Amino acid sequence: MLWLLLGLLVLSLAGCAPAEQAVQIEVQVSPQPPAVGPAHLQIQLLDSGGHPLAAEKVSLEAAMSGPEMPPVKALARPAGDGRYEAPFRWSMPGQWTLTVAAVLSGGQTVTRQVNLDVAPADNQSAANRVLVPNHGAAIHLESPPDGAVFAAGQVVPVRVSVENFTLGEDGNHWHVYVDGQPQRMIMGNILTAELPDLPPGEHTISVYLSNGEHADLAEGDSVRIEIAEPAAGGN
Ligand SMILES: [Cu+2]
Repeated sequence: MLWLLLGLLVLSLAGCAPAEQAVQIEVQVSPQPPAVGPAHLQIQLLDSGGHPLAAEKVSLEAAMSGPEMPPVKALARPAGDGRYEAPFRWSMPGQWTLTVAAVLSGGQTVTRQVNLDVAPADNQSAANRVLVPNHGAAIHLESPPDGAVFAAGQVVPVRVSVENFTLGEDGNHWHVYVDGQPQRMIMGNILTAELPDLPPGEHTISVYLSNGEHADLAEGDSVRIEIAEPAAGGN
């Protein structure tokens, strides 16, 4: 079980307004223990009775203590039953504070803070990672098309289809590599990812199915794309 339940915290806002809902925010961080590289956060909201609770919006902010580094912000995607999914990436080893903020339908915001010790990268480049046989499972890159050219700064949308593999079941998920380096891991039943920060030049984007232990299935799919140089003369 690589998913660590980081615990429950019943939160009520300071001041104890009488009608405040006691909302629980569960945060699951994967993989465990956290290491520099792709990660995935799953957030579960529960009401005071322990029932799934939907929010208007669930956002995340991850900050490192110490270094002068701007916090990383992300919006979690709703996945039904009060669950929210957020592909994530730990950029540096060290102490991180993750703050989850859920805006409820009444406009009330509840937050949960989790402290994490992120280890250095465990060297999972595409060249030296653990591979397991596909056994008939397959992943196809539907987007971007091979040979696509993107403008500098443009977000590269990644979309896959899968065969004989149920995403979200038994920890099944998929990984995105750029030029052989791990970039994203996408958990839950989600078929899309975004690569917002690729530098100009040619890149190989590869996708692999992954089991609950984050071992890639040997056969994936890949395309070559190009990010154009920024237009000269602009300012
Ligand atoms: Cu993984």
